Amino acid sequence: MNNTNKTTKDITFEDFKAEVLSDYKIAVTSRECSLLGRREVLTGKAKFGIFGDGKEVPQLAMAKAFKNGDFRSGYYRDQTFMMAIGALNIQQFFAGLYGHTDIAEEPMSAGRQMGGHFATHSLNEDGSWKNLTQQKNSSADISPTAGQMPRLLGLAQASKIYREVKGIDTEKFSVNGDEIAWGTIGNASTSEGLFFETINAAGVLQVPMVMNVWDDEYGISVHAKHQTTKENISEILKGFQRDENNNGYEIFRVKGWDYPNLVDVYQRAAVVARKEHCPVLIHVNELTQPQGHSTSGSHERYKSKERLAWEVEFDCMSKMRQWMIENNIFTNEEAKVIEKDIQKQVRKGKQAAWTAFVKPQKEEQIEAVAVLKSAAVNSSNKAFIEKLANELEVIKEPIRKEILIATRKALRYLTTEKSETKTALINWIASYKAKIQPKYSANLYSESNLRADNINDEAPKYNDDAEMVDARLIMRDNFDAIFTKYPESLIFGEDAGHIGDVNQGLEGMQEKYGELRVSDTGIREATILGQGIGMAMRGLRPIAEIQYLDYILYALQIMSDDLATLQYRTNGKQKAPLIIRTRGHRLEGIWHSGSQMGGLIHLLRGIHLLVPRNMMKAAGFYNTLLEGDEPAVVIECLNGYRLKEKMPSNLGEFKTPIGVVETIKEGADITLVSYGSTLRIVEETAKELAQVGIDAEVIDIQSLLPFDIKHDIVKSVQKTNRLLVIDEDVPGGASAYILQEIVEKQDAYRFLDSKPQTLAAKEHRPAYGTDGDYFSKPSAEDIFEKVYEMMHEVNPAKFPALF
Ligand SMILES: Cc1ncc(C[n+]2csc(CCOP(=O)(O)OP(=O)(O)O)c2C)c(N)n1
Ligand SMILES: [Mg+2]
Repeated sequence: MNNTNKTTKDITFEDFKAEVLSDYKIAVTSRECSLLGRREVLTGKAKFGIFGDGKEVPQLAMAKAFKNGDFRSGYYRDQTFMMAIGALNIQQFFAGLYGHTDIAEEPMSAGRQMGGHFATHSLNEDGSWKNLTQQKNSSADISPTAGQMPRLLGLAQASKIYREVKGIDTEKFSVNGDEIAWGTIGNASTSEGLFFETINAAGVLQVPMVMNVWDDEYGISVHAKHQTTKENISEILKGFQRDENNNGYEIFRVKGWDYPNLVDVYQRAAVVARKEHCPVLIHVNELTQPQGHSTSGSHERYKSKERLAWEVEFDCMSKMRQWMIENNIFTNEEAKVIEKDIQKQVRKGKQAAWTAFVKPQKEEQIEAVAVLKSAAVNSSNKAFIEKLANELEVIKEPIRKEILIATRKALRYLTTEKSETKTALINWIASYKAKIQPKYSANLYSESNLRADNINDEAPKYNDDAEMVDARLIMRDNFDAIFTKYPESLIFGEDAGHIGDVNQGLEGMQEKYGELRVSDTGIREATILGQGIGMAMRGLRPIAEIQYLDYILYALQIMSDDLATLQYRTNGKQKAPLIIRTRGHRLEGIWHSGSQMGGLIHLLRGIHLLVPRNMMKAAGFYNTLLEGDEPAVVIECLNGYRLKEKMPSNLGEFKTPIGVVETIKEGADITLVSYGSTLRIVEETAKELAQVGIDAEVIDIQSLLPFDIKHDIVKSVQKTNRLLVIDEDVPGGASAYILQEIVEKQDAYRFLDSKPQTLAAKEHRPAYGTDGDYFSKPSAEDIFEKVYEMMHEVNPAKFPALF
């Protein structure tokens, strides 16, 4: 444990004084924002507040050690840090509190996240990268405690890759891998598995990560004695301390109110991490929470009188102030002048934020009232519409919901009337919605020209003497082409390195491309995902391998909460074009046959979900994704690696289009829709159906998210008038989604002559025994009989009942 008082900088007292004063001003500004922010919530102008009071001083120290190119992955207490690096000003702080939807006013999330969730902008307007080495970066926060940890690991690992892998264009992302990834986490949140998983992985990987624990002894109302063994996180992590024989961590413990010591510790920590790529833990204890956890409750309910008195005495701000007076940096009177002035600035900034927040809605209100009033003039329901207009007009600070309620309700009084003013009202509502809805819904997926569905497809080419090979060889040789073509690409996962993955799809790749680009990881799916997210956020093209689809559940939380929301929660200002490679579908047993597609489809909106039926298609998806800028999951068929496929000649080049279905077999009687391993069974069954005179059309979905963007399936239904969706997920899982897409979104109901149906697996997971698959998932006989039954219903004479 390192903890000394020596400052390393050699500066004059005047310089020193100016720097400390500047720090103090930032801290006071931050504290005033917290105090006033809480009042804004209590008076109803903002909905919820969670602030950084009590944690200001260590954040000043962290900001001093934080350099251009560095990244933060932190949580809601870090407003002081954000102010200190120049990424948050007073007005923006309040814009965040009010949820201002204009990214220029509220740069953290354009009102999509609660205040206290911070981010900087990594992307230009067109979605291309800014030069991240010339700015201080903060990856976008998320609310699940410790959810920032897995990504932190990847942000740190990127520096290692940039420093040690040759041939990557580092210009916008790294200067010699000197960047540190700084994590912040509350003491109580270190109880989460994600924290421990990250700590261990960073120790193994030896990456420049500085983990900061802000310890105020509580997690909302729950004391450390319920959170942490020995109530002391750095104490129990002592075994991670490096020594002469072993790599590990450098661990510091420092009091959160001790400004000079904090500054010193942070400078030293940064040197260790930056130069040696050794991870560091800084346990900052004796912190407080002057206003309690958030605006939802008061801490008097759960802290003792003694604790509350201690928190007043050890408030880091008053301790810093006291130290400054003792060291002749200012007098008490001078301090008061500074504080008063800042109070004024904060009030002014808050007012400006509120005015800016209200202004557009005021203008929209005036417009809406005008269209309403003119629609009223000639209407037989004039009085009712005028009432709506008047009620809207008197709202002092209207919100958009109120504007739309009034205008949309007015239309109900005009259903039987025709007038230019009614048309004007209809048009106004439409254009208002078109203008406003994107403020709430845009950028779930990439909107750049590199979005995945914008990448042209390219067919595989085959030499005349192309061989039929074990399909895993297509995967391997295509990865070989990818690693050559994209020096910034890398793959990692359990058994992905030395043996070249459990199915040999990476055979020999580690030998050829080195242990940094083709690597084994520990068994820790969440942080494998985090490595991918963090590295993708820094311009690399990681492929994170989850060994089996069944185990993706360990990573699902981070995929859903972090990766899937990233573009959305930053309104398109950050991206992580991570490719997640996994393998699944029917093989054998409860945990090696998984196809929990319904769950994935619903939890992963924001990530593409691709289900190739063979290895050529899968390889083609990787080739497409690497040209794009979006995250995706590719699920290879577990039982497909040893099947024979023809080896294409344009490896690394052929591309499977995203969001486009493929008709495998044309037919006139019924449309059979499926994907993945089950599709092979459907194809076989279609041959059997042909023998009894049923001409089935078979369509491979290939891409569940996005789904059939050209609406090709409905064209098939238009021809066959019958639809059966065959899926190996549970009933009502992915099949329900597919049916909704086809019947409702594509309007296929208009062409149906039979009830649209689904054929899914049993509700339980697949049994292992030899017949487990047959009795758990749709079989060829199940499909045959289902289709036959549908055809029997249409033409019993031609298709007499089977049973
Ligand atoms: C996964 C998850 N569980 C619960 C919560 C609700 N929650 C928000 S903050 C918090 C306490 C966090 O305490 P700590 O990590 O010590 O940070 P502090 O607020 O004390 O700085 C809890 C339980 C959450 N946001 N995420
Ligand atoms: Mg705490």
